[in-house]
Parts: sequence; C-alpha cells; structure tokens
Amino acid sequence: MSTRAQVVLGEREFFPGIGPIPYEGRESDQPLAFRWYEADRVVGEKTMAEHFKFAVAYWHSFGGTGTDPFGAPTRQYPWLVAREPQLRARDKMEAAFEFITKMGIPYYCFHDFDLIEEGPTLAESARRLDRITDYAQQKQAASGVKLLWGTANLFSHPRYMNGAATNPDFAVVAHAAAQVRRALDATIKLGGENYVFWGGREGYLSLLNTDMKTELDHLARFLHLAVDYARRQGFEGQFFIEPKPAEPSKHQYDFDAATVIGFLREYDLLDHFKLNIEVNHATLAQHTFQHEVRVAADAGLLGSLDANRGDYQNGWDTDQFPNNVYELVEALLILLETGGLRGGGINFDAKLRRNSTDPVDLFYAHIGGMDAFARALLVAQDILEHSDYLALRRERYASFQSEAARAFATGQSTLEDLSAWAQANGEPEPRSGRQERFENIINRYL
Ligand code: XLS
Ligand code: NI
Ligand code: NI
Repeated sequence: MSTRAQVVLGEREFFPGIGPIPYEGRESDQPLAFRWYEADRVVGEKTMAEHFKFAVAYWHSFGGTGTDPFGAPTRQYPWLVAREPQLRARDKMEAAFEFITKMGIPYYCFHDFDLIEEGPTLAESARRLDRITDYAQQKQAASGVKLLWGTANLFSHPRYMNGAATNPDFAVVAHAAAQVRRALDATIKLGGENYVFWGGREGYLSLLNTDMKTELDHLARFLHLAVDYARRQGFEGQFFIEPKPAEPSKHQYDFDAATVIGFLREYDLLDHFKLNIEVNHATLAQHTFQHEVRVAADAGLLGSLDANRGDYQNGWDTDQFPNNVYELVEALLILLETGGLRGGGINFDAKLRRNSTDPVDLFYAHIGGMDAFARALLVAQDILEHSDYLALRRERYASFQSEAARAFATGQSTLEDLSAWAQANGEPEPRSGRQERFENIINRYL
C-alpha cells in the first residue's frame, strides 16, 4: 500500500529541479531525502503515516515572507507577486500543492484568509472563499492530499484588537461569528477532518478594563453556536482548542491544557472538543511539551499536535522546526502509551528562519521535522518493547499493591485509617526516584 500522494503541478513549476522526496535510509548523504521517515513502515500497530498524519501549515510555509517586528520581508516568493488577489491565491495554491505532493505529505491546514485575502465586505470574502475552495477541491482530488483542519483567522484584522468572541462590542462578536460560519463551510466543503479554535486575541491586555467572567461566558456561548452550526451542516469531525498562554495578548484564556480542560468542563463543551497541543505554546506556559501532552492524554483529550520548537535563550513563540529527538521521544512515549492522537495529526506550525530565503529551505525544514519525529517514534517504540522503562515506573508505585493502600486508592479508607497505619509502620524508608537511570534509557535506545 502506498500512502504517497501524486505530485501535482500547476501551470508553472515553483520548485523546479526538486522532485518527489525519496526515502533513502540513514546512510544517504543526499540532503533532499528522508533518512528516517518511511510512510509505509509499520511501527507497533500502525504505519508511520498513520501514526503522524503530517500536515503542512499554509500560513507559515506559503504566506511567510520573513517579516519580523523590526524588519521587512526577506523572501520574494514567486507565488506571492501577482497583483490581483484571486490570481495570487491561485498561484499560492499551485505552489502549495506542488510542495506538499513533492514532499509526500498527506495533509494540510489553513486559516480562511491564508487561502485568499479577506475582502472589503463579508459578502466579498465569502465569494472569494467559494472560488478558491472550488480550486482546492480540484487540487485535493488530483493529489489525494487531505485537509487535516481549517480555522478562522480571528486575530490579524484590527477589528479584533479587543478580541473576537470575547470582544466587549457585540458587533465584533457577530462579525466573528459570520467569519467562523464561512470558515466552517470551507472546512466542511473540503472534507476537513477537524476544526481548530486558537484564541490569540481572546484574552486581555489589561485586567482593569476587562470583565473576565462575561468574556469567558461569551467565548463558551460562541463555541456552542459554532458546534451547533457545524453539526447541522453534517460536520462529523472533531473540534480542537489550541492552548497558548500569551502572545499576542498579555493573557490568553486558553492558557494551557489544564486551564482549557477546566473551561470545557465548566461550560459543558467536553463532548465536542479536544486539544491541539503546540510545542512552543507549552514552553511559553512554563511547561514542557511532554507535560502538556500528558495532561491532555490523561484526560482522553489529546486531539492533535502543532509541531515546532522554541529557543532556550528567549521566551517567544519562535516556531522553529522541530529537531530535538530526545525531547520528541519523551512526547512520543506518551502518545504510544496512551493510544495516539484522537482525530488529529502533526501539523508543522513552524516557520523558516528569516534568513532562510530560498524555496528549497522549505524542503530542508520539513524533511528535518519529519525525520526527527520518525526517528523518535522508532526509539520510543523500541523503549516500550525492549526496555524495562514502564516496569521501572510502575515499580515506584508498587507499595500501592498492599491491602491498606488499595483501600485508600479505591476510596474505602478514612483519614483515621491512614493515620493508624502510619503510626503502626513508623518512618518511611527513603526511596530513590532514579531520575538519571530513567534519563539514560532514552540515550541508550537513540
Ligand atoms: C499561533 C497559533 C496559530 C494556530 C492557528 O501561535 O499557533 O498558528 O495554530 O490559528
Ligand atoms: Ni503558535
Ligand atoms: Ni498553532
């Protein structure tokens, strides 16, 4: 079975001289080849392609021009130069499908206005989206590439400076609803498997001018309306919330996995939502990626991943391509142990560095990210199959096998029962946590 999509070129070739990226194995010294990612290779019970469901992020990869808060664009991508928005959108889509299919990546993800620029009115935006999604339908059919998720950009336009669903002005909330409705239509039309909410402006810059309770109530109401609408249109996919603590807002309501889970529970949204965990968002929240993955997975809510990485020397969302195999092993151990992603996949929400200015750099970046995940998956599977890792961890809790401990864990003892036991048994012996021994396991299997 081959999971590889057909290479689909448009009227012109945007990445000339680059063919389909082959798997060549770890001995290869060809920079445009996979060393570890082999789509059809079975690892545990699934192929690599099934474990990961890799996706390309339309915004960074085809819209990212290298601007930063201090500097102008550094890249003049040939698909971004046409004057007319429809033509530009078409070129961009041709470049996108050429790239995605040459990479052999099975999915992509977009915000509504990554596909085409927003129009001057809601009606014109809807018309533009209709046209470009017609074209996307053709491209998907010709290539076999699928839409992992769609979302609405509710953060770039100035009207959202005080929030979208949480805006204190009802007119803006209604505008956001109109936009989400069309983004849902586009996602459904293209067979999107999931739909994401990331609330970059759903939060505050100052608590002094903010009625937090009202804003959270509105956010929940808004999400309920979106779910109701999508279900009425026949959407059976999964909804995701993507936690992030801050940036661009000072404080974002979807702070981290634990906060989002509490919110979903409080507002009765758990039936429809799972989490999309992003590496660099986890670290911004002062957590490790592994921590966020663990929190979501333990709640049965690990839906999808936005793959990237931060920089250890600064605190921003630098969205670099992932390359740290050791850390990915830690995350993939959790994924394998808990049954993987629920509905989602691994979306490279990652951007080239500002001085990576050649189109070929997009290939190096994605090859590196996919190889890092693939290698980490092999190591994680090896650890679970051949090492005593799980047994060692279980052993730390072995004392809970005793009758008294079981009574405690199953809710059959009182505080007095525990104190009686403690008095009878004296001071606990110190027991090593063996952290270094656990850490060595990963290096041993790398
Ligand atoms: C920004 C987010 C954003 C979401 C989609 O930091 O990662 O890109 O993934 O809106
Ligand atoms: Ni992000
Ligand atoms: Ni993201």
